[in-house]
Amino acid sequence: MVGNPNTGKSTLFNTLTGLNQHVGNFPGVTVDKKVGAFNIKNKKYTIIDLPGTYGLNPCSEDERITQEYIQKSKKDIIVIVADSTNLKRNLLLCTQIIDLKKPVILVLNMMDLLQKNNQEIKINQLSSLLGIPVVPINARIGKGIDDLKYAISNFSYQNNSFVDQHHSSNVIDETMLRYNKINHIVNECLIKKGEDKLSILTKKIDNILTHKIYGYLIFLSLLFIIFQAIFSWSSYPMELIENAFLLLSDFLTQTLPAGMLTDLIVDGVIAGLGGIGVFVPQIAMLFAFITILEDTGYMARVSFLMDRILRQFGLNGKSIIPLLSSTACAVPSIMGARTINNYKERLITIMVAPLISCSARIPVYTLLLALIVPKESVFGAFNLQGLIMMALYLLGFIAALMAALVMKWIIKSKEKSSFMLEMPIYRLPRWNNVTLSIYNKVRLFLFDAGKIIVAISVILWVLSSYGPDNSFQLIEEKYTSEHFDTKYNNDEIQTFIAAEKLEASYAGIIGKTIEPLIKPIGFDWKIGIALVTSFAAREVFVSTMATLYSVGDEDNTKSIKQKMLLAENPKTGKPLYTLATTLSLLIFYAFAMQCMTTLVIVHKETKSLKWPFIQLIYMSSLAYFSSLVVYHIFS
Ligand SMILES: Nc1nc2c(ncn2[C@@H]2O[C@H](COP(=O)(O)OP(=O)(O)OP(=O)(O)O)[C@@H](O)[C@H]2O)c(=O)[nH]1
Ligand SMILES: [Mg+2]
Repeated sequence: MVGNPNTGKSTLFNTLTGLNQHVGNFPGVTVDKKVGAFNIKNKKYTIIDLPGTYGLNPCSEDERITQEYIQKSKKDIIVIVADSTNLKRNLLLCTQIIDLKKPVILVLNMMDLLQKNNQEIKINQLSSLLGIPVVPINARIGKGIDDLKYAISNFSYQNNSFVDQHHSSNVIDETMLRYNKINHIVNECLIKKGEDKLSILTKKIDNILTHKIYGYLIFLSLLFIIFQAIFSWSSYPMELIENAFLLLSDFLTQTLPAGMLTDLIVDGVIAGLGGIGVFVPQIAMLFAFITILEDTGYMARVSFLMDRILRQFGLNGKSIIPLLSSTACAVPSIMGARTINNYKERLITIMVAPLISCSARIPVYTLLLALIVPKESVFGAFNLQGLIMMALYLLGFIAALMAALVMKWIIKSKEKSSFMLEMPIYRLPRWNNVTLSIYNKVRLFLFDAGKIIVAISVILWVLSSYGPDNSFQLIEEKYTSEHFDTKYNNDEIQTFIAAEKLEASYAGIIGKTIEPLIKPIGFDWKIGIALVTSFAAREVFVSTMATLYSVGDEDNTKSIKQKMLLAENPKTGKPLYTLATTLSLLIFYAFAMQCMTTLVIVHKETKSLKWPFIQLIYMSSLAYFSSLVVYHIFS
């Protein structure tokens, strides 16, 4: 299945296969090939969804994938999905593929919109002029799918050709020749019965949304509203989930027999999952907003608006889509950078995208902010934590721009830069698409992150419950002396023992080993352990803290936040999470490359080890030195 970008290929793919490929209203949603299967009368067919392409002369990485696939395929039927409201342009690719002597079926999608535009296409005539089967459909509601299946199962190849490629000397001449013929076909087959209502409406909306001044103001206000919504509307469901996990761990402690296994379940797994589960409402809301922006066609306008600004920083208007979707997760967004034709701009986008705060940072930020920022409203409506959170996102964005600027000067390239993006018509978001996307993303967040979290929680629990040689035994013996019995009650002694054991444990040893390195930025050995574990994924920070602060602590009625608030520096007796330490941690997590998956994807996309390595080094140094500065200013 091939076709111009944004013609509904993935929508058709989903309708045929029942899968849930990502769909959005802007060119360049699909950047990799996706395989699915469906049946026609008990016979199995395999279908491949490819990135959109305007022609067979690829300009970008995603188009190249499609081009290569078409060239390689031999007997496969090529289903060309065309936007019927844009017939002329869509026929260019179609005639090019016919001339490759490939078996072709032309699918005219979006017939509903054609009708709204007061137009009609003479299907039979188009089919005979092109010499291939033509099937009109509406992929969104599945209309015409049976006809398409019929056309596929009864396909017979006719050898026909359009432009004899031996006479055409170069790409431009060939394209002109094709358009001459296509114009003729379109004149024959397309009937215009009235004015093009949808394009007129889109133009009217664009006059406001892409306005030189209002355009930017509207975009900024939208971002502001989105962040406020995420961080204040979600607080109620978050509290509910937090309490549910506390009840669950309390219940399990009461009912399960006391012992190692219970400790592992309650302190390791439940504490770890609870630390993450709380953030489902925020993440669901973030994804809902992103899907709506994509589905309406607004993302493409944002690209257009930002092009002039981003160009100053060595980026491209198209970079804004990866950058904005990095607020959810850098991994798909780095792949999305394939649509940027200029290699240098694409590379810079990939290199700076992880500086944008992703959803995995939300748990870390929220926990840390709760330690230092009171839950209050400013100017009535705005939530203070929400405002600071927004400032952190802004900080990430500015850091990304600055890093891009530096790379713009360092990376040399002679390739010319250009920005060409088709503005799709505005569409109302499809609510089932939004719901589906929330469901998929939350599931991924909970289960993918959940798997890592459970695994790390278990490892961490083992590492923090055991120590080398007889170190634990020595601690027990030390506290059984009469000296302690008289001075402290039993509970207090148990707490001392637990604390000393944690310090002497394997996890404690790891933390203590890196403590000298992180002491200058205000971190202790417990945070050190969390830095190590959260390299697997940032959100693991929260579950690590939850595990570290619940090992040996029998009190399961306190949340991790309350436990951290009560944590004291053993030497000075002062609170451990001071303003300076907490801010330093916030900055560290904003900038540090604490994500293995991202590094792997950068390696795959750049096909080199050099770039992910540079990324790791520059982001870690940026994080370390910024934290150092912040810690010294505030302490
Ligand atoms: N009205 C209408 N909208 C449609 C139809 N088919 C798809 N769409 C919408 O068109 C937009 C693009 O759909 P996608 O399936 O992502 O298009 P694509 O061809 O896979 O796009 P790329 O992957 O970017 O090449 C989405 O907003 C769809 O909801 C249709 O038959 N009618
Ligand atoms: Mg697609």
